[in-house]
Parts: sequence; C-alpha cells; structure tokens
Amino acid sequence: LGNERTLAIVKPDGVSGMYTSSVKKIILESGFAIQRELTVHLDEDSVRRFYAEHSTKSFFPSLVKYMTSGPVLIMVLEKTNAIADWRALIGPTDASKAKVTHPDSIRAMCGQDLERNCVHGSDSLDSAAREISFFFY
Ligand code: YYY
Ligand code: MG
Repeated sequence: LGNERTLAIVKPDGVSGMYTSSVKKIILESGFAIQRELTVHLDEDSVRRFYAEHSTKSFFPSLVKYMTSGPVLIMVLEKTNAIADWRALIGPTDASKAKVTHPDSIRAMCGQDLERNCVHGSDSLDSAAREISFFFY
C-alpha cells in the first residue's frame, strides 16, 4: 500500500468551469503526488471503451455525449491508500446530493448533478490498473 496509484479525471464541466486549479490544489494539499497528467478532448470511441462496464445502462448515450463535450484533464495520483482516499475526497456520484450530504467534497464544490459531477476516480485496484493503462503506457 506504500505507493498506490489511482486515475483521476476532471470532466468537461470541471475544465470549462475553471475548476482544474482548485482541484489540483486540493489534490496536492491532500498529500497526493500528480505522477502523470494529460489534457485531451476524448472521442466517442474512447469514452465507450473507458466506460464499457456501463454500456448497457440507459444513461450511457448521454454519458458519452457529455464526456466528449469538451477537454478533460486526466491525472495519475499516487500516495498511500490513493484509491479509497481519492474516492472519499470526490464524494458521492450525484453531485446535487453531495452538496447536501458531503458539502466539503469536490463533487459538491464543482459538480452539478448525477451526470455532470466534475470528477472521476477509480473504484478498485483492478479498475485503477485498467484505467491508468488505458491512458498511459
Ligand atoms: O464511479 P462513479 O463516477 O461515482 O459512478 P459510476 O456508477 O461508475 O458511473 C459512472 C458515471 O456515469 C458517473 O460518474 C456519472 C454517470 N452516471 C449517470 O449519468 N447516471 C447514473 N444513473 C449513474 C452514473
Ligand atoms: Mg465508477
């Protein structure tokens, strides 16, 4: 657990809303190292493959449209317990609920609703490994 890595993404609403510097400040103040970073405008095929586990869900077409609506900032974060600690920092998936139940979370700060929730975080060791290798060699 000494040096665990997780994948973080500032999604299109976070980038267009000028939240990338605030998010990076929180990341660094929380003791993560930003090991890699990449700003990219994802295409539909990439988003479909990245979110393949959700491909049969009703929200999938809308999620693909949203995630391709503008550039995103993708980062590999490293620290002890990075995966769980980053998930705790970003808060619940539904940003509108996060504003009530987790007002200090990142999704409460810069997210809007269940879809436009500002940031991504890997949810397990397996998904972190898959997601990091999806974007970085
Ligand atoms: O891991 P996390 O991002 O918190 O949520 P997931 O259940 O993995 O869903 C991925 C992504 O899909 C979520 O961040 C927003 C979107 N989404 C949605 O638009 N509507 C839902 N009912 C569930 C998820
Ligand atoms: Mg997820």
